[in-house]
Amino acid sequence: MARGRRLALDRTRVMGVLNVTPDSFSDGGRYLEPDAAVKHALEMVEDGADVIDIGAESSRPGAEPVPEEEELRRLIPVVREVCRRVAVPVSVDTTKAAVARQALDAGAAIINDISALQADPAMAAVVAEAGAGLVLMHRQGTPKTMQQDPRYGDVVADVREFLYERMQTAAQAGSAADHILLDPGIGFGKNLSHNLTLLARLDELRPLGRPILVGVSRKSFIGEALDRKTGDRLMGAAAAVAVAVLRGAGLVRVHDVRAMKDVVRMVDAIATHNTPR
Ligand code: HH2
Repeated sequence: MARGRRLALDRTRVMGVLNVTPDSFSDGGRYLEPDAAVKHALEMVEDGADVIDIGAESSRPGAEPVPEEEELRRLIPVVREVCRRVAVPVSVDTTKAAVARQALDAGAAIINDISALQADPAMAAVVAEAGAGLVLMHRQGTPKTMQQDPRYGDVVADVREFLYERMQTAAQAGSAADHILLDPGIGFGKNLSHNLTLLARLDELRPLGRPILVGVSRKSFIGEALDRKTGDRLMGAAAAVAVAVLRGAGLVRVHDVRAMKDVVRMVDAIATHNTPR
């Protein structure tokens, strides 16, 4: 429960992506108009989204940072209207404390901080004071440079250690443990092998004791593995989502909600079925 909106994680849930940006890697420009954005959010809820994640700053490799004023201008009217129109919790994808504060005032329940509280020293307190949910995501570097030459010892151990340390920081600032979600940050400062390893060994993040969020949707590691362009990665994403669910993901962040909801429900149905012998 965060800010009056409940997200039960007894089975895998689906987070629908809404990018109000001109330049997101797969849907940039499509939902920049507030009316189109709100309509898409309603469609995703209709299709089975359990959370809507709204972002106004692209984090694709090479992306330029967006000034605070511009991020607020794109984001806040859409957050306010989506929160008014849907019953599911709304999460906001931002690394800026001032943006988070206004988004929470506009009705958001969760802050999805892809910097895991590292980009803005004021973020941890803003989230804690509001009693908001918090996604802490691992990344190496920043979007501008992160794909240049990512290196790890053991990628799973390194990500687990980072997430553990960021959880302590969030707790010290006053966030309740049960408000925190953890994300290995697929594609954020990781090469193909790092991404495949994290998915194959996702269950090794379970000892952290918090639900794991995974975002694979349309990402370039699928393109690399299958030699497919951005618009042609649905089946690759379906396979990656299926593996993530089997390896214990609590929440999957996707663009194609209707299709991925079926994948999640089917995998959950098999995984929880009592197999007669
Ligand atoms: N991926 C993207 C953005 N935000 N947040 C979390 N927690 N996990 C993710 O994997 C994640 C994220 C990138 O995808 P998208 O929003 O579609 O693209 P862009 O950053 O270009 O807007």
